[in-house]
Amino acid sequence: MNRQRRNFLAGLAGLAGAATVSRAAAQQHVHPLGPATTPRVLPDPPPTGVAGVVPVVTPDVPHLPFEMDGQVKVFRLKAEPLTTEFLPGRKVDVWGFNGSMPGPTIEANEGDRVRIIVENHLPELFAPHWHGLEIPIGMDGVLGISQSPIPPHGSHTYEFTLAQNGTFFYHSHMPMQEMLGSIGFFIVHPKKAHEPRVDRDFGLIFQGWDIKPNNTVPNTLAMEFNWLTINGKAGPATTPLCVKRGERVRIRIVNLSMDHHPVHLHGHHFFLTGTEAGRVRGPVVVPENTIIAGVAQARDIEFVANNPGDWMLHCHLPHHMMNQMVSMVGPTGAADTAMGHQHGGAAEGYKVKGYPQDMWMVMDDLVAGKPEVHGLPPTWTAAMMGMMTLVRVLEPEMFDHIQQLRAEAGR
Ligand SMILES: [Cu+2]
Repeated sequence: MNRQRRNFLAGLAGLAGAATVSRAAAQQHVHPLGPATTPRVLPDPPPTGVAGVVPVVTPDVPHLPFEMDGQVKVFRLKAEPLTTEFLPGRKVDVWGFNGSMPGPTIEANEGDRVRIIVENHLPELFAPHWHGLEIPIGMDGVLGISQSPIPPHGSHTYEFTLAQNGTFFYHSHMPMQEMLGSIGFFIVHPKKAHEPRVDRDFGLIFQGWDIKPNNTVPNTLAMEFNWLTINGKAGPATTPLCVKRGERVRIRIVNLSMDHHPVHLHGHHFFLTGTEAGRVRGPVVVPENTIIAGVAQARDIEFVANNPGDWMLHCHLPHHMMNQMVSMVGPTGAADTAMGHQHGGAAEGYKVKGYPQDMWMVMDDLVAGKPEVHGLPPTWTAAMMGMMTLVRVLEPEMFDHIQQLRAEAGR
């Protein structure tokens, strides 16, 4: 079977309702999207330089390095088209920065003077907006108002002092460029650690995409979305967040998509401690288990990871827990449209109106070898798609073992 044909079938195989296999069928379809590739191993981010403040880990997204020019931190950001994979083998053409989509994470400290040299390697006009930062109008990155557009092959230098702290982000101010992936974190740490201090700090960017079968370019005008990603990966390719039992954890959730996302964490309650406008003031009294991250919002949540286990963190919109949905194929189709897949139920299931609805597709092999998935039970991938990841609350021995595996893998 040629590659193109296989990809076409793969696309259908990955669709929501029909993404279901019995054990026998699983053996035929263990690589529905392509062979597993060597997992990408990112180094730990550098220390923040602030006592008691840990760096933010943005799984699957690298950090943007900087150089010092006197007292100024100088970052170089390159807006460019690139090809990424939402799942191993599922290639997508997006617009990101410095080889990454979302763009690399900018991390700095309150009070820093930063200079960001932005090069435009896109084939059209561009400018980056620094979302949430209260900076001079000339730095705001709005084309036609605060600056002239950066032409293709052009560059523009932004320089400002960070007077706030919190979870901010940069993104194109052109809506369709945003829908091609033009976003990245801009984290600003406080001068003094917020209390109670956290032991782990993570950042997750939620995005939605419309990509038709056999296409690699997202439809930026869509109102319906069939690929849903966290930090540029769809479940089960999202890298789990590993923490040690008893640690206090912060997760920064940013939504740059066309939908709001009710983000749900299993096994723990959490508190809202910050937004893209900064730290929540005063005592925080509202416990949450699901929090809405509205479009263009950041939501910082914190909790004590006191319940051991591998816990789901996911958007709770049903369509956002699926991969490669295609209308009019799958659950609404006839039994013989299932492309040879057999569902988990017995044959008499077809006598039941609405059957099939389950979404069982084992993809363990697709993402095997990543240190962060070490020790997960077989079939852990089978019901994990779209905007889903794991918070692994690990015993110290297992946590240390995974850290060692990461070190061996070159982090
Ligand atoms: Cu969602």
